[in-house]
Amino acid sequence: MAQATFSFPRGFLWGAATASYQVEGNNVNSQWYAWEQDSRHILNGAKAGLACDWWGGRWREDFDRAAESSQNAHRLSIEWSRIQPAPDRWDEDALDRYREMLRGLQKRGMTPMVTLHHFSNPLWLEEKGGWENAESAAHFEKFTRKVVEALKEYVSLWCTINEPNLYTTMGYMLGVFPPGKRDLRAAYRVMVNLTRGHAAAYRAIHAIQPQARAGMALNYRSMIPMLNWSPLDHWVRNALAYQYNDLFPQAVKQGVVRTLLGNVKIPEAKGAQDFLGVNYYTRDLVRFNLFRPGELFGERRYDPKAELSSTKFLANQPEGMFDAFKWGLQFNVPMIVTENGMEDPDDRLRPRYTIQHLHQIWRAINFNWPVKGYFHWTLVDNFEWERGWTQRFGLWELDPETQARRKRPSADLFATICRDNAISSEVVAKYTPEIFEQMFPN
Ligand code: IFM
Repeated sequence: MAQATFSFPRGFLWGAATASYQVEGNNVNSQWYAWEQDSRHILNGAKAGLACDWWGGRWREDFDRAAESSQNAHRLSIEWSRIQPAPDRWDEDALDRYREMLRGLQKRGMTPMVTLHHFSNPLWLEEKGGWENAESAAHFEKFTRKVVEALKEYVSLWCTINEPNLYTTMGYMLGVFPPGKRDLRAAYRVMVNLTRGHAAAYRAIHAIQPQARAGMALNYRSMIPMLNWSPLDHWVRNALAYQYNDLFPQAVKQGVVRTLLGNVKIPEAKGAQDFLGVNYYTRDLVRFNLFRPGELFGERRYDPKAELSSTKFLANQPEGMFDAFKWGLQFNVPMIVTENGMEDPDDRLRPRYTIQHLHQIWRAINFNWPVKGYFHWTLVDNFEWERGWTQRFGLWELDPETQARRKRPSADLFATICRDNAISSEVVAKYTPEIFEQMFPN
């Protein structure tokens, strides 16, 4: 059997990513909490409830799990609706609680990456129109200043906004996230304001903490034309990929948001990016369909040959991870994989998915492409938004009723890779013998 090791650079960040609303529980001042109260909004009428009970203190045991599995970093988010429950009220106790969590990471030798906006808005902002409101960016800047001042002792790696592209698509085009709209004009207003918000937050972070590194995390979807010979499939693929993948990072590169309904100059956004966060999960085949005007005439589906996750939500397409970096190079900043993972309650596919995606990262690094870290989505099963509790992304399984955790085999696999800073042939032979030949051909 071939013996080989795919090593990662010294200082590579290895961790898991989480988001406040999905793990803390009882975020009663968030727009998501209000949205959940209508049982039609979430699959099976589910609720986040206690989630992983981090607000009740279970972050301690989960950080222990992460640290004991050799993770040297953790990405978490700060819940705006807790810090600023009303426009004129700051909750200092909540800030203390986050300070304690960050000290907890420091004590365990883990580098924090802190996200300032991960889908959840304070209810008061949502009632004023959320990110459609022209003042939203200024509100976000105020919140950012408060948080950065309070937490700068512990954090210098900031993610301003998580997946602005997914947030806009789900909330304003597909209508499955709050506020449940299907309105392209509103979506474009939100894109513009999110870009303004990102720029304002980036500049505020640097004013307070010049040495900080800040960037947004994009949900990158790899897309390829279904029929390579079809110009229409190419055209629609390019239109969808521009709107979904390119619009935000291009806006930050150029200082202009370019939409189908016109361009908006945001000069302060230009260059407001120290790294690009890449959240990569899967790849679509795209074809032209005249009957889908609402989706820019694009129909997306998975390659029929691809392995699918348990609810068929994701296809295992590791090459798309490589595409993401190749595409990301144009922005001339380091890249960090801020999310990647698989919903898989039985841990049937996750080991393979994880190793194959990490292998693509290793390949990219071997081209000298600047990929600096990897955050697995996620540490412990958590609340999956409109999909409720139907999808299990955790390295640890969670029973939300009893709060019991159980380690999945992938947690050990990932721990070995984090510990070795490498994917060894032993790890592949132990956890995914079925892909050994493919990874280490004789
Ligand atoms: O759980 C989400 C996360 O909040 C954002 N990115 C995708 C994940 C998996 O669906």
